[in-house]
Amino acid sequence: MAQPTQARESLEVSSEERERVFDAFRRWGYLEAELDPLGFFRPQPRPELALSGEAAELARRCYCGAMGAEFMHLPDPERRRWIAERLEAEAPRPDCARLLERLVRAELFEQVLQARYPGTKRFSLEGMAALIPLLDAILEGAASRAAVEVVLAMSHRGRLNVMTHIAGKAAEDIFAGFEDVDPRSVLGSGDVKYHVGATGEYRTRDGRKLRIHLVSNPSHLEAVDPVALGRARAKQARRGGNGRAQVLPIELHGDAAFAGQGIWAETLNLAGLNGYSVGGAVHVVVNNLIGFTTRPEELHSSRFASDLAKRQPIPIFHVNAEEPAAVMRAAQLALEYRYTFWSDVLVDLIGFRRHGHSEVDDPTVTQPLLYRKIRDHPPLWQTYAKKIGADPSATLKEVRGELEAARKKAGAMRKKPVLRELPAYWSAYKRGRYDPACEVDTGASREELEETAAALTRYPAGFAIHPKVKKLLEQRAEMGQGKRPVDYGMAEALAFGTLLRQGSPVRLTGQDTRRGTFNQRHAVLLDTETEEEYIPLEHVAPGQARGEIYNSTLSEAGVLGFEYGYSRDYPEALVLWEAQFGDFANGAQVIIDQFISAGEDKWDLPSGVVLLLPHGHEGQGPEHSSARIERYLQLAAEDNLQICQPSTAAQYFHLLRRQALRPWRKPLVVFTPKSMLRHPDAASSLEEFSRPRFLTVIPETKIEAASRVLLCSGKIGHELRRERKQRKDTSTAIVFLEQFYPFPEKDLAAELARHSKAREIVWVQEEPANMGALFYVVPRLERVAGSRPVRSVKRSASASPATGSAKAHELEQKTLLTLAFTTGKN
Ligand SMILES: Cc1ncc(C[n+]2csc(CCOP(=O)(O)OP(=O)(O)O)c2C)c(N)n1
Repeated sequence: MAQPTQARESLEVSSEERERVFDAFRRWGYLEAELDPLGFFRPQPRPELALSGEAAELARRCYCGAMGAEFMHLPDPERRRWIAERLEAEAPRPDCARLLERLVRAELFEQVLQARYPGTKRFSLEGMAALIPLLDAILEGAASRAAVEVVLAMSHRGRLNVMTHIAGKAAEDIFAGFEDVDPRSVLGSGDVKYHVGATGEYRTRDGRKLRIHLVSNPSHLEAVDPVALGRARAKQARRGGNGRAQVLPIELHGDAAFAGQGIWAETLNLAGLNGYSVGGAVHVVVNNLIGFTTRPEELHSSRFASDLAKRQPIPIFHVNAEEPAAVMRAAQLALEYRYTFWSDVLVDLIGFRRHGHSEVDDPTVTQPLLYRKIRDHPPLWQTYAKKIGADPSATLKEVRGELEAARKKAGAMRKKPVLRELPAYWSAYKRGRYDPACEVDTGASREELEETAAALTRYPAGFAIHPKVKKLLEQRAEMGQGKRPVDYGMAEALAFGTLLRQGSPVRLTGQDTRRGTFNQRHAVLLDTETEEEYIPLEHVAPGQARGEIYNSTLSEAGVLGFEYGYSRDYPEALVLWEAQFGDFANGAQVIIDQFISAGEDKWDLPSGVVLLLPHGHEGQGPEHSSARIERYLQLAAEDNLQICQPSTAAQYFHLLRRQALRPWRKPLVVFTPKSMLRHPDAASSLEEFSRPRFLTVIPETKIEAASRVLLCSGKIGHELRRERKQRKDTSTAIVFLEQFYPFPEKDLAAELARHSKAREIVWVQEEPANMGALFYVVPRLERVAGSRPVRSVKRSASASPATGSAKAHELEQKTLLTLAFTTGKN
């Protein structure tokens, strides 16, 4: 354990006894630390610390002051020693004058807003003003260790303050939000001022510059956590070897949110994993010991809001927010720890909330005693100035003058200020509405396909390949030579392989994604003798782009949030997340609703992330059947998403390549097959991979002069074709709708025009009547069908997406097929 400081050398007790005493304080001292500026959250006496004597006094000073450190749960003795050594050493002296100035600035900023814009919400930082110098200390330390960029995630509390004092945005630009400058520019879109992101610059005292990216975030607390880390990872990857030193992620959390929400825990669990690590993030719980109107004892079962973080081997530094020197020390320690061990680290900054949850909320109704005490509690800059014997009046005057001038400027503004800029790597890409001019050919030449297929099916000499995988690779090699139809698994590999050859990076993650849930992918080959890996996608061509494929943790929200974040900072790459079954994607609903679907509308932030959602009614029960197409269709507006269900292997190939090669960046939701992965009708000839493009509608090619048209999407279409064959039906056309959104009205109209003799058009879906694309397709189809009647065939409306009985499923499916060929017939 830690070696003694100068002070301890003077002790006259044996070193063994000293060690015993210090050990007790290292373990339990944080519980007796004086952490709450208002004194409600009292130290919790521990029997182990009922010790006296010189060693105990000294240890108490190290461990039970204004900072309480939890670190004895770290399994690595070196890390424990490292922390103890620092906590038992003399504390570094902060620059008091600078500290005072920052506290004055932080508090006056809020007070000017309060005075000038009464009755508006700003989620003041007052009571936690020490957050600003805390972030200063982290940024100063990071810059001196090679950091040049910071990805900062936080919620509403103190956000405006951080925007101006940390992200370097001019105060007038923040005030403009209160003036509601230029409201017409955001009619129906945009976001409230305390959720929007900001990019700016932080200048350290020695003149270094740090680019700050304050991540746009929704009201949904903590949802931004994985997004920020995905962004940090992408930025690190762009920078190469020293990326994790150059890009620092910082995440600020509310105490109620941290204790209650699960997504940060999913995020923290990614920290040490090869596919997700960012070399550690600095976490700060901005702990005002209240959540809206709710007290800590109603918010968590543990003493500290941060206690669940102890499931990870990371240190936690609790610190009293009204002890600026201790706050600085905690910040410096946290930063140094991150850069020494490349680990997550958490600072629990404990203070209070001066006003109600927002400034329009009266907290005396729910916490009368607390707020009586707060009313009489002076701002931190006042107590700190007194403590250090400084006169802040000149600073106060100067800062007030600056803020007043800024307010005037804001009042005179006509245009909404730009708080955020997209990095230069976005300049080659388009967002906004779909423009057909962005289409590019997605076919690959026969030669390219053959070469890629050969590379994807090769492995090193002497590699002990599993016999089943060997057979699969042999079949794929034949597919690549045009000797057998290409299935989905190979189509996907060819899409990835050809893109990598062309210089587009590919990153795919999800649960069991390397092998593939349905045994269809086998992207990573394993030597059966050594378990050594060989990833053919890394060997498709010399100078190729980077291909990555990772099995993810068993998380939806955390992982999808991460990949969305990654896509935000790597537009050149095809970034895909795969759900194990599409049914599970609703575990990531907040990421889908708040970021993927609405992110561009709210924040003007594009993404090209791809969701692969296995979908289809196959008798596997209520939770292995439906990716809930209806939900995505309901989210669709203003060309915010692409929602597709490719029904053949070649279609899947073209769709993936389209996503990477087109300059239009837009999230893509793909309903992917399960049993259809091996359905012979869904396999494609190699020639189809050289045709130019993805078809939004697959026309009927076998039936001329149809009397009825069945319109469908995905697996049911192949089943309908089979049924038609069995019935020897020669008058029913089957048309596949491959892209739901943006709705391919022109292509569909052209196809329906070919069947002008058809008396009716029938939408056929496997899903119950209250689900699937029915509600979305039918009105659009009616528009396209003109005077012809539009009918539909579907399962009866149901509270659950599918039956749990395989036999019942078969019966239902048969009925659907029969109805499809009989409904409306006379
Ligand atoms: C997921 C989610 N649930 C509920 C809310 C409503 N809400 C907004 S702030 C808040 C309290 C947050 O308390 P805390 O995390 O301690 O942060 P503070 O506002 O105290 O800084 C709640 C419940 C929300 N924004 N997000």
